[in-house]
Amino acid sequence: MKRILTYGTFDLLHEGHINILRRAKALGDYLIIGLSKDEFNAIKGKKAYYSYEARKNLLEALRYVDLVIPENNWEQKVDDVKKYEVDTFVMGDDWVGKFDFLQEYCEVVYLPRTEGISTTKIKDDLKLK
Ligand code: C2G
Repeated sequence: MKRILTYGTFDLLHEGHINILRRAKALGDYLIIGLSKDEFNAIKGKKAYYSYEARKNLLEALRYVDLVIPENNWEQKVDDVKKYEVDTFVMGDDWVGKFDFLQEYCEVVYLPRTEGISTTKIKDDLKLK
């Protein structure tokens, strides 16, 4: 069984998120998401609209997602790759190069982002209403 791992905040779940999760799952058989905890989002300089539990609930409802684990810090990825016996690590290409150090442990794949949509754009567009 080929195991895929990705991370993110996945706030205000949108088509860009669905597109990367669908393509990530298509690379294997089992997709794990490291979901940013609210405390880690603060470190990333983000404040999610939905709580961790709400974002986890939404992701667990998706056909592509097999397991959601907490993302608490930048440093946990190597341990997660080992613990969950990950074959392929996937991120959107806004992160290209940033996680190449994981190539020592698994395949690293950066997939093109979906243009024209982001959580920030949704928030900004709604402010204009
Ligand atoms: N994404 C995408 N297309 C978009 C928006 C997002 O492909 N239009 C992808 C991102 O590239 C990322 C995933 O969806 O791979 C989740 O995006 P975010 O929730 O914004 O995650 P981010 O804040 O980048 O957190 O340790 C890694 C971090 O937790 C990544």
